[in-house]
Amino acid sequence: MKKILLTIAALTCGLFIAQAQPGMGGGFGQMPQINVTFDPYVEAPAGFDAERPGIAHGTLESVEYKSESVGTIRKATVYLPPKYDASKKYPVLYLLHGIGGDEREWLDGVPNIILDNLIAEGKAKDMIIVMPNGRAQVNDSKEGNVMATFPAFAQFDKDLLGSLIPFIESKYSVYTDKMHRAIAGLSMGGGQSLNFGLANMDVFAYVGGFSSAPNTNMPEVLIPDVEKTKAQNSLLWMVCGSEDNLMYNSSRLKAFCDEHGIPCTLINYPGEGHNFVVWKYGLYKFAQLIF
Ligand code: FER
Repeated sequence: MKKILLTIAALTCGLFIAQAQPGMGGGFGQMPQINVTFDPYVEAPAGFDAERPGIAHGTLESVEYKSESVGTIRKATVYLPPKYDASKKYPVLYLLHGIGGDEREWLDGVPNIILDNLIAEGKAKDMIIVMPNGRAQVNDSKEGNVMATFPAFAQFDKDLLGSLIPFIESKYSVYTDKMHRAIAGLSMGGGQSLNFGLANMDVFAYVGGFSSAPNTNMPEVLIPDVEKTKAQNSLLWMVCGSEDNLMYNSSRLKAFCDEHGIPCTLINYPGEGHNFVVWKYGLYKFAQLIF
């Protein structure tokens, strides 16, 4: 069922690009090729995403918060690291889903297992991961014509900054400065992370885009002030599958950053398209670079 939905979404996506961006070379398979130098792809070790017996495990929980901007009670999924202890403080990664997903989509990428393993090996800091619903509208369900919910993804910054972050900071024992907040996401969530993360560098020091979608702003919009971004962003990190026709969203930003001397990573995941192989890898790498 999921496969069918994704196929429908992918076909619709192709049409959307062709219509929305005439001049850009048509639909899937003919997107503009942007020449960039990718950062080296280093394979994740076997078992990075497999549950390991004998290590401490974190927990997953579902939470609800009142959204001022949407006017409803909204849901998020929260990962608490192993032995979460309210007498300590934790950094927070906000992890966003794609056009066909909701607050549970990332569970397909086993973020709890990936983080449990990284934390057990001392490769990532203890952290809380918040997986919200990024479709900021009254009916935020992933059922029906998800492509029609595209505009609601652009409204999510108000809910995130105005309601979700304050809620998380009141409910959990977390740091509340930018050096302890990261934002990353897959596809539409990658676009949101780049758009919101770079527009709010006082809130998020670390920004990740995995297979970022056509909602990704143009580089000049993402980075209107090169010197400010250099000074205020601590990590701008991207990955995209080599077979993913959405690569141009990432490569045009990488090209802009290289041209202006802004530190930026873009890994070209070999042989993969728009899927959780790439997104799990993205989380595995990104989680080791933050905090
Ligand atoms: C599009 C191509 C891809 C698009 C959205 C996507 C609305 C998003 C895909 C995803 O989130 O998985 O043209 O336009």
